[in-house]
Amino acid sequence: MAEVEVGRDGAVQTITLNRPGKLNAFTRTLHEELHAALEEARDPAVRAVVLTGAGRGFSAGQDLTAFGEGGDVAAMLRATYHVNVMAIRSLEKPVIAAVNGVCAGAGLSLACACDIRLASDAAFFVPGFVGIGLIPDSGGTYFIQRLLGTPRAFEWMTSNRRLTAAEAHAWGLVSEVVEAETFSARAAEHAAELAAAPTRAIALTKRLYDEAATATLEEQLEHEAEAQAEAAQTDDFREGVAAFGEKREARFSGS
Ligand code: LHQ
Repeated sequence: MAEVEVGRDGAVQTITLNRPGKLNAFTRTLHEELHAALEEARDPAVRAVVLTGAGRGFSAGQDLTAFGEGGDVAAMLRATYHVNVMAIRSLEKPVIAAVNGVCAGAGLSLACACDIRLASDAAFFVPGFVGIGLIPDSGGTYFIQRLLGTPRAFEWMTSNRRLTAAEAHAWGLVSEVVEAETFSARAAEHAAELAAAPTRAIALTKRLYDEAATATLEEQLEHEAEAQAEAAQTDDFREGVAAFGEKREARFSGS
């Protein structure tokens, strides 16, 4: 059985982490299959991606039984988690983490590397790392700091406190909490809306916010000017302006 399943519905690709018996904990195989799925998502016909988990987990992070002591941890991180985090960030379309259930350790980091997080009311969030004497890796110190701010990120990640979906929403970690029964339908609906939006402008916006994390104001204004010049060349810009003038809904093609 594949450790990652890939589905396509129109312009939406859904990537499902698929080791439900182990809460979708990461193995080498799962990393490799996730990477292949993210490569497949580069197809221009895909205009939004949903990342979710099978069963009652999103992901419990590294499979601790598949990770022996004494290995080169840094090399392992570089070859697996880093590659997939960068693949998500460099994907020129929105990636929604549909957090269906347990989300811990590097599974939490991966969810935070995505552009949008929706949570089922059955989901809960656990740092995990500190519970086994580790630091938040796979972008855990980068994305969670940006999402929560340093004081809250530090306190949470060093406490190993279990956060409910409602608490995660109150903290701004997830943008929406949905009843478990309707969760996958809501995630699909949200993804379909994004897939019908002007994809180039969304991809440029994603890149700009990433650049803003380290740019000066002057640099960022320049990045915006260059990106806007690019967006203004798209068919979607022409369609958006035409639709506005004709008082109708725009039909964006993503080009
Ligand atoms: C698991 C796991 C798991 C294997 C549940 N592995 N089987 C990077 C580089 C190098 C080294 C290490 O790590 C990293 C990055 C990281 O991600 S470090 C953090 C790793 N993750 C954790 O420490 C979380 C460990 N899991 C838990 O604390 C709990 O399972 C949570 C709180 C996530 C969920 O608790 P429950 O809802 O009570 O579920 P459970 O504990 O009963 O788990 C269900 C099954 O899944 C169980 O298997 P079994 O055969 O007994 O039914 C667990 O053993 C298995 N499982 N997490 N990470």
